[in-house]
Amino acid sequence: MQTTLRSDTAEVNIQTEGPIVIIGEKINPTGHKRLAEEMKADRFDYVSELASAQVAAGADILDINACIPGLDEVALLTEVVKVVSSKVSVPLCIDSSNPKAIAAALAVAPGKPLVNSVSGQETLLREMLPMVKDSGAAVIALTMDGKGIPNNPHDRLAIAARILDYAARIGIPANDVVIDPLVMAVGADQQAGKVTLKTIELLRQEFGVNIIIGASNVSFGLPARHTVNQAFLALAAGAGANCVITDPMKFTSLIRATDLLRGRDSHAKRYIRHYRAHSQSCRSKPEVGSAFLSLTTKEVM
Ligand code: THG
Repeated sequence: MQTTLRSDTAEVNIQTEGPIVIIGEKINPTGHKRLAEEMKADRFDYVSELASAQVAAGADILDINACIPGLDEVALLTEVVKVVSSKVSVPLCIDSSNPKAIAAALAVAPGKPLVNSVSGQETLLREMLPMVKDSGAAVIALTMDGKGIPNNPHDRLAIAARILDYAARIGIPANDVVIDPLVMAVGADQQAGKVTLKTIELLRQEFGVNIIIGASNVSFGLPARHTVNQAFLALAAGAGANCVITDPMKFTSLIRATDLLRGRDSHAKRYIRHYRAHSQSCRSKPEVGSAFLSLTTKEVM
């Protein structure tokens, strides 16, 4: 299964057997005071900075969220999409729960973006999916509906089935629907990680679809969140998740290591390229294995 996304100049393929695709999450004013202030004042230099930094850190796609209570999301999201697409060349993921904002952003987004997101709620599907179809975009489907997020994998699977079915009926193929099995906090419910991992396995087995997870919800409320997030990400990849919405500054090296360990990085090329581009300390302080590393890099570059 392959989901193809495009900007004006670049193409990204999310493939079930391919390496993990990284969606940079940082252009999101929720809980990010400085970004919210700048967006409110119609200043977009910081947005541009976050766009470039995430791409440099390994983001394949950028999530764009411009929801600030009291502000006109339709106008703001449209503006941020324009700013980001003129700054970087990666495809975009348009993140809003407001169908009007999504419609406006789709009208200005280049190429083939990813819409984030629809749920199984009937009214939302009826409003959003035709828009996705008409604009030729792809869409993230959350495994929740009007009744909330089921706490067992089979009910989440049933919602995914309903959304895939609805999409197919209006002409959106399964490869343009990326399923989000939803990650909840293990601090609040210690079975939450297991439920998501099982949902990922079932989605992969039953539908063979591409699967996206948000890496950071799982650790909410716990100390040393990064450790929990990293462990979860590796487990989710093992279960079959192949797209992650996360902070690429913090997670790209873990993701490259995960791909390598799963046999999805021939000649360790992507792992080593990332290491060389981002690991200053390792260049000045060679470790055991550096001989092997330089040998391998010479071979592959
Ligand atoms: N699935 C899908 N979409 C999603 C999520 C998901 N969109 C939103 C969210 N989850 C992913 N995006 C973020 C964005 C920012 C943060 C977490 C998830 C975040 N921000 C810092 C904080 O709150 O502490 C503040 C920003 C900063 O200073 O870096 O953690 O699961 N489909």
